[in-house]
Amino acid sequence: MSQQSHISDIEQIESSALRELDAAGGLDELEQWRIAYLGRRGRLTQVLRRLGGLAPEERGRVGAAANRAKAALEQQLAERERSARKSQIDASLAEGAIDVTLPGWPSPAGGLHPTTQTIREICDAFVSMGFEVMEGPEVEWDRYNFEMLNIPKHHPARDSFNTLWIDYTDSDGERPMLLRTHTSPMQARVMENRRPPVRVVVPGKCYRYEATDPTHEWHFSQVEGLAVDRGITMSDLKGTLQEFVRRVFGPERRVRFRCDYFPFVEPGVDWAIDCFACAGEGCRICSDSGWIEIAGAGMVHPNVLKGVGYDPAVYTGFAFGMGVERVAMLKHGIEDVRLFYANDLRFLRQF
Ligand code: 2NM
Repeated sequence: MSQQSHISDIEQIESSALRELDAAGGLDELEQWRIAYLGRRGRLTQVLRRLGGLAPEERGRVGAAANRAKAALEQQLAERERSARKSQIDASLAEGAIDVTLPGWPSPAGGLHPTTQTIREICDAFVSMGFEVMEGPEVEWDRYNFEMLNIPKHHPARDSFNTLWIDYTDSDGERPMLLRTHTSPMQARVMENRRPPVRVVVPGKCYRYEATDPTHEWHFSQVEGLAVDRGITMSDLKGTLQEFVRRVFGPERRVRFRCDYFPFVEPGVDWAIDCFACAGEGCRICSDSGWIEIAGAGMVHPNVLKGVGYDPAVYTGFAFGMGVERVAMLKHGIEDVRLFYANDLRFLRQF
C-alpha cells in the first residue's frame, strides 16, 4: 500500500467512526463503540500497530495522521460520555431515584462553654464603656502576682491566696514562679508598659490550692478591670459598675457598696446586687440577706501606682475583680461550681 492509501484508510476509519458515534445512544453503546475503534483489537488500534512495518520514510506522516485521528476520536468519546452521564443522572432524578429532600447526616454543632459565654458577656459590657480586653500569662512571677500588688513577702494576705507554686528555684534559693491566683498581675503588666489613660479588662483562668466544694474550684475564671487617669474618683467606679449591673443583670437591680479590704486598693469595697429571686425579701439564693455579693473593687493603692512608675499625686484609678463562674451561677441558677468542669454534656448542652 502506498503512503497515500494508508492515510486515506485512516481518514475513512475516522469518518465512519464519527458517523457511528453520532448514532450511539447510552453509555453501553458508547462502550461498544470504543471497543470497536479504540479497543485492543479496534480498527484504529490495528492501524497504529501496523506502523512498525512501514518503511521509515512513510512512518512519519502516516503515524502523525493515525495519532491525530486517535486523539480526535478520544476527545469526541469523552464529550459524549459526559453528556450521557448527565442525562442518566437527570433521568434518575426525574424518576425520583435520588430523593434530594431526604435529610442529610447532621454534622454535630459545638457550642461555647458557659464560662466562655459569660466572659464574653461581661467583657462586652465593659467594651461598650470604652475598655479594651487583654489577656496575660497563667504562669506568673511572684513579683507580678504579689509584690507589685502591694502584697510583699510575709504579708498575711498571702495566706488567703492558697498559691500553687511551680517547682523551680532561682539562684537566690527563692521559688519565684507560680500559677496566678488572680488576673491582677496582668493589670500590673499593662500599667508597667503604658502611660495613662489606661482602661482595660482582663479575663482569664486562675488557680488556687483549694479543696473543691459547691462554691470552690481549684481553677476558675476571673474578669478584672482597671481604669487609671488624672482625676478618676470613687464616683467613676460606682457609675461604671452600676452600668455593668444594668447590662448584665437587668435595669431593675440595685447595687450596694460596702467597705472591704483588698491589699491592692484603698479604699476597698465589695459590691452586691439586690437579690433577683426575692427582690430583697430574703431567700435561699441570697442566704436570707436580700443581697448577693458579686465582686470586689476599690481605688488602686498608691503603692501599686508607684510600683509601676505612675505618680499617685497625678494619677488615680479604680479596679475591680469578679468571679466568672459565680456570675454564671447567679444568672442561670446553678448551685454547684464543680458542674462547670465535670465535662458532663447533659449539663453543658443546656447553654
Ligand atoms: C479585686 C478587688 C479589688 C484589682 C486591683 C488591681 C490592680 F492591679 F490595679 F491593682 N487589679 N485588680 C482588684 C481590686 C481586684 O478582685 C476581687
